[in-house]
Amino acid sequence: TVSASTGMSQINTEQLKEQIIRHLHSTLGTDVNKASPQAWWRATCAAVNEQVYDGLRNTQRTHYEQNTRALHYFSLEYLMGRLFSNNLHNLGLYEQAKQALAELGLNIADLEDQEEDMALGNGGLGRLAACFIDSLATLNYPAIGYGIHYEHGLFQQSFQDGRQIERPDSWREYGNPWEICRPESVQEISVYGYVETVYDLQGKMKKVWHPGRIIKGVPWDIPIVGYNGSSVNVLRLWESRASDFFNWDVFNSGGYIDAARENIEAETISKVLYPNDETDAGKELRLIQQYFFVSCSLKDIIRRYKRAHGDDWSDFAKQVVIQLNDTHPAVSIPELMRILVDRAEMQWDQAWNICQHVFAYTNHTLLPEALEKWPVRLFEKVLPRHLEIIYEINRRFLIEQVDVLWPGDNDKKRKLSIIEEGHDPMVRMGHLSVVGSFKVNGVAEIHSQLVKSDLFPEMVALWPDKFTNVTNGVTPRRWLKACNPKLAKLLDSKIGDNWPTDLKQLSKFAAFADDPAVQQSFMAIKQQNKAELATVVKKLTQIDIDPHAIFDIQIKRLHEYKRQHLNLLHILALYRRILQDPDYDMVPRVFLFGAKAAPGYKLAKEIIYAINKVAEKINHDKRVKNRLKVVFMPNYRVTLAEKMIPAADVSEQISTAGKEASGTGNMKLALNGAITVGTLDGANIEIAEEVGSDNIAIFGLTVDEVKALHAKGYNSADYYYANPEIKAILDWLETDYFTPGKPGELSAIKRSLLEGGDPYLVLADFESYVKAHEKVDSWYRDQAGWAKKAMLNTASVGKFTSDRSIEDYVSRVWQLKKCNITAQ
Ligand code: 26V
Repeated sequence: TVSASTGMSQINTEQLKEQIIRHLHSTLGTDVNKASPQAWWRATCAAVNEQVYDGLRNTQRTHYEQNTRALHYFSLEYLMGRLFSNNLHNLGLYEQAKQALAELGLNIADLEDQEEDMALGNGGLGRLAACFIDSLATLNYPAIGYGIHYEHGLFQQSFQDGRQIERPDSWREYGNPWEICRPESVQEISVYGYVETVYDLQGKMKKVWHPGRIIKGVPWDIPIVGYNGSSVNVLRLWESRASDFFNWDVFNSGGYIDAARENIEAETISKVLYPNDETDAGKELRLIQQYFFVSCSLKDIIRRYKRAHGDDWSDFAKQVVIQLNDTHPAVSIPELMRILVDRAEMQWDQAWNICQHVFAYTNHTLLPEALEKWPVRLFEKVLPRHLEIIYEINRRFLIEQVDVLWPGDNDKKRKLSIIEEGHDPMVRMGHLSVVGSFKVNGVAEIHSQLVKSDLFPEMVALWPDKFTNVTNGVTPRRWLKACNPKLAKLLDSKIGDNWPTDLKQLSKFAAFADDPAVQQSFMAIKQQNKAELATVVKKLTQIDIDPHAIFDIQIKRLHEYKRQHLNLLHILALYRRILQDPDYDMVPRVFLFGAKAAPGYKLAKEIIYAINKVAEKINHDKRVKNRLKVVFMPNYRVTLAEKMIPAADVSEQISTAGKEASGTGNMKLALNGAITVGTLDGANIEIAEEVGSDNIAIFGLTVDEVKALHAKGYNSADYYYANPEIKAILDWLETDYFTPGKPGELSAIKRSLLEGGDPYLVLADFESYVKAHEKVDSWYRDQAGWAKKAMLNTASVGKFTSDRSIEDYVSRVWQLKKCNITAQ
């Protein structure tokens, strides 16, 4: 059979077996008798790729023939995870492959474990990009993702005596079966050097940039397979190399060693992903990374545009829309201006008009330390011409916009200027992004409100219609169908199998929430998922956990605003209650954490250490009688998330209100039937609206209450002295109880909460957090009641599919049309 849209042939088990063996022979050069699991995996990937490439060719040809408007997603990060089972599921081949492999004597799960995670991202922002490109392909939108082909993705984490150790991640050390190198599409880009002002024969002034370095960008394409034989789009990642041309000169003039050094420097650009999440590193290499991928991508887009339109730019903004995933790729705004004004010799106004119709910007954070700023001096050194262009953009903006609305108001000019004045002047990338874009969006309702009220209020006064919201979403293909096959099958049997592409269908599952038989099936599945996770936990940490305990899970990057230390204080409170009252009555609980700390983030690393030390003590204390277990899973990543999320009973979403832009883990956990303990922050608010107040445990200060508390003056010591439990716990952390012979080893947390002023209001929210957990405990004692709540969570979160997010972007920002793919 042939799939209606793409012409991807639907092959059967027998054919798949033949293909795998053929690839074992002719692609891997081995045979069935001596093939390693790795070779089997590669052979199977090659067989899968035969299907993928059919769809890819058809998609590319159709897009070319139709010459459609396309989205270009610019992101420094794509947190893809593994692609093997994802591609099989989206091709509709998973069951056939499982069967074919079984007949060959192989277990598909063992093969899946041969694949390294493609971890080219830090956390939420990178994983969101990955979900979005899945949805774009599934919904048949012409789209391409652009990014960097990092040699090393996010570091691998392990613990040594409870402390985080980082090791490099080498995801493609032995090659990667999903990527295709495209040498025919190599680009060259420039950095450094100086700008010369010249006059042509007519006396017209021109700026000429004499670059100091030329660098080659080599594109690697990863096919992105839509669900059920829809489009196969492309993720194009650029790898940096020394330019042959440039080095030849150096080489010839006797500079062999210099040439080798330049090679190394050029290749450094795409070497490693910056592991900071939410703190601007301000490093020269990071700026070069941003410019490198942006310049390669724009040239790629323009090359494709010119193939159809020649030198006529009038349709450019009709054909091209570029979404900036945070400000990280914002240097594309002056880069497009440079190409249009300096290269295409276009008038400034005309060029600016194109820019302002091409770019749209998504804001992902309000944290001041995450808002990107580049020192003007650094900018001038790396991109001298771009700095001049930014000055000109700014000059016109201040005169033509700001001074018109607020004549003579220098305060407004200072606040709105793209250049922050001071002893070390800075380029504000957020300001640049707003000024250069036609739409700006936040990632959840409340966050989009705060972007307007707290971050860019004057920009809203200038352009009220520029600001909008698109609430985040996650792909239900990876985050339910593939990672929780048992629940997926139960849903198929009760509500039909359309939910993966129409997640609102899940609401039909609510009709079964009171049905004891379905409740039991649902809980039995959760139980099996928990037992499977217990096996993983044992293997990774040697810790035994009881699958009948409540699995209470917090998985996300480690950050003070996400408040893993609030979770820790609650654990300590329970432990202390148990020690004070040996019969303390609580449903047994296993607290599971997964989190990486940025390598330079001291307090985050101290929190990891403290959790590990407390875990050690609690897990070995006989008096606890298994009521409490604490596990910090090492090396949290997409693949581990896929095992933890289906096993969660409780989802910890406990950021200080106003700080978590959206969250997306919160959506994945609720989708898999976990009950949220959360603050009214980010998308938690929208989740609460959907699931209803009986099915979520909300606690803590609201955004307005947080603001009011800060305004009146927050004194964390008040809570320390007023609440004996808080005092006892914080004092406990200073003793050597958890670190025998080494008192004070865990005191960093107490210090930050008292002397440090507790900037994220941990102590203010503590009591209400503990109460929320007492409610959860009482809820769990009624198993039918719990099953109902959990099922209603799954049934109620259809809104949070990334398909809906994409449709929101299409109607509010991108204005794209679907393009149905035809087979040749
Ligand atoms: C920021 C920075 C700052 C400069 C240095 C490198 C670097 C790398 C990554 C980031 C990302 C910070 C923004 C971010 O990840 N935000 C998260 O975005 C998610 C998707 O919208 C959202 O769900 C999370 O709430 C938000 O924290």
